[in-house]
Amino acid sequence: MARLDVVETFHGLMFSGHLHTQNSLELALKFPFQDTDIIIASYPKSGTTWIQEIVTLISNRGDPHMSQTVPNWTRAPWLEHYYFSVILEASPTKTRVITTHLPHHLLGPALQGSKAKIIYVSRNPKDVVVSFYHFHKMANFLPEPGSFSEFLKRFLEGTLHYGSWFDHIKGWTSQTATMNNLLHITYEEMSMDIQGAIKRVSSHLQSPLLEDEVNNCVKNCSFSSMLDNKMANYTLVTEDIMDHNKGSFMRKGKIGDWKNMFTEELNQYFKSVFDSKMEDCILEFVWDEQDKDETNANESH
Ligand code: PPS
Repeated sequence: MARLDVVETFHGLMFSGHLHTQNSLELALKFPFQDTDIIIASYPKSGTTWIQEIVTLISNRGDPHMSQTVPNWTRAPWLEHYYFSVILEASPTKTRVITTHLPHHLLGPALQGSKAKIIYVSRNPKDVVVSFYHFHKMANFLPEPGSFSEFLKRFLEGTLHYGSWFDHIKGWTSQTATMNNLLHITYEEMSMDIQGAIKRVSSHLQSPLLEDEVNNCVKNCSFSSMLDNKMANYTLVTEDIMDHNKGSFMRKGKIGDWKNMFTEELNQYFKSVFDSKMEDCILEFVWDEQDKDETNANESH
């Protein structure tokens, strides 16, 4: 199934026809989750692949054999992709690990009453949009991104594939107060304290690890290890689907790369939209590695 130029519109959001069909999206919303499932939810480019690696490593007590021999889309398949059920059946993991980019307002009903362990990973939206922009250049199943300022406008309007980042993060994180099976972790937290992040995830998954096992997880989920791991770096995907000459999936892996793309004018534009859309949200963001202590969402950018 190539369908590289096909776009599926579903509940007002756009999805690539290369990976999704109306049927696969419909099935995702009705999926019968089991209480033993682990669900990774994220807006694209927020650290999904990193968390997939961490979950695989924790489940294998730090042993990298599975993460280095099974592609991430087989050990943690995407719920909404058309090949999901086939892959899930073939997945070698002991516990089902399911990934999704769907917003909570679409997936919430299927999760109602479920005790599945959910991990929501988020990232500061300036780095998300920059990473997504570069990914659009190499992914032939996504539209041409145009100029960065046009792309940023569409991101802030919520008209890119997968919809609004604002709806996504607010929808999922607003559930943390009532759903104790939902862990919210951030890309920045993983970047600044990977050991602590792994311990938080392993405790959420009720898979406590020995110190040595944590250290093995740390080693095997580092940017450099994942850059070299063809089961995580997407180099197994053929050139017609992802043009590896135009970029690398494991691109920079840094906090604050947005500074290389945002002009002062774009930064002001971003700030005005961000401040109004996030007015009702108490989340704090880290925008730069040096800004660790200055994390107030409304003051630090
Ligand atoms: S996707 O397509 O939605 O699954 O993408 P996603 O995995 O969410 O995000 C890709 C970005 O995550 C970075 N990444 C990492 N950063 C640091 N350390 C590790 N181990 C790591 N693994 C993935 C990846 O480089 C993308 O970010 P950018 O900023 O583009 O480099």
